Amino acid sequence: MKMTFRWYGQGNDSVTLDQVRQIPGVEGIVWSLHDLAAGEEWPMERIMAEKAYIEKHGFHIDVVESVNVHEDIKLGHPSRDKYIENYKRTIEKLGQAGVKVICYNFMPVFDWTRTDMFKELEDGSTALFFEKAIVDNIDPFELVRRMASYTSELTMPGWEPERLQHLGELFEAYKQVSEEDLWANLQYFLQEIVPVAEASGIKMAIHPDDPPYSIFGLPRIITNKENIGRMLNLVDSPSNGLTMCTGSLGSSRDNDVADIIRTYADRIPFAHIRNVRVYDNGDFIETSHRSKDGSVDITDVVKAYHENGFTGYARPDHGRHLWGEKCRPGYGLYDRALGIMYLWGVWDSLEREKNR
Ligand SMILES: [Mn+2]
Repeated sequence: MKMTFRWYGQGNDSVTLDQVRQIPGVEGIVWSLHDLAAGEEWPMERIMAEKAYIEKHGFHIDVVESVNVHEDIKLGHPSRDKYIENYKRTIEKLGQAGVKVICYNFMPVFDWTRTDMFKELEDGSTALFFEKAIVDNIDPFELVRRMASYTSELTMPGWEPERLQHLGELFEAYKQVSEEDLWANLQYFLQEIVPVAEASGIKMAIHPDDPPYSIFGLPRIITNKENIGRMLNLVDSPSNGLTMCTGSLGSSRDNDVADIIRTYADRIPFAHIRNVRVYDNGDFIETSHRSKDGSVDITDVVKAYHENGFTGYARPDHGRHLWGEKCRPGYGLYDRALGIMYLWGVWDSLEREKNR
């Protein structure tokens, strides 16, 4: 397991790389060019400048999260071919720069969705919260206004104002797109890009939908074990893989995340490992990584990776906001550092057992 830490770039993150260096066992920075719109071809100079800055601080740049997929690709519009060409060129350039894994998602309109970014837990820390009744009962425009109220300083990936300007048009367009259409559009995209990824030494790793079910009537397909199997079979290649996110998949009680890891271990190049507490009414809140604090058995998750000889990349994904920290929602320094130490604690004891 190669430990990494997501970082949003200079001037775009409350955490510095010098701070990340003091978290034990972190080798790589998960990065992106967050100011570029979905569908744009990434300029090589920009890629090389980011690589130089991250490497200067002693980290590798092996994992990019994300290269976003333009809505026209997900919608299957004729203009998708132009955006797919840009995507291929970006894959090639990232391969030349030494990138090994590209994380992306195929969620229509909305990326990850929450109703409260700073919901207080019993111990006084705050965390990302999803209240199902709110999402079931408000219209998507209201949700966007809610999300925007939290994002005065740093825009959140997936919720960029530009991307949400045409919300009404997008919802109209998706009325014509069924789940089967979305599957066909994903297949079209993968058949085009996976050969380029193979030739570039890159593994594509799709992130599951968050939460893993339809919201606002939009189709969603990367939601459970069966559908992940279907996705992997669309193009049967090691370069067509999964970002296994225990928090996203674990926010539905129907998913046994450790079982999903054991089933598809050889197709998981990138692991997001975090816990969520799921309530009977479907609400969920992000918690500490410790197994007993949430509904996901993180100890068993790490065990599933360990017993499969996992050599891929991992990150603690999100954390709570602790000790008055001002940070991007879910992306503070302290709780992610604590999470990493929990993951290493479990991993190292399993190693010790194995080598006894
Ligand atoms: Mn994730």
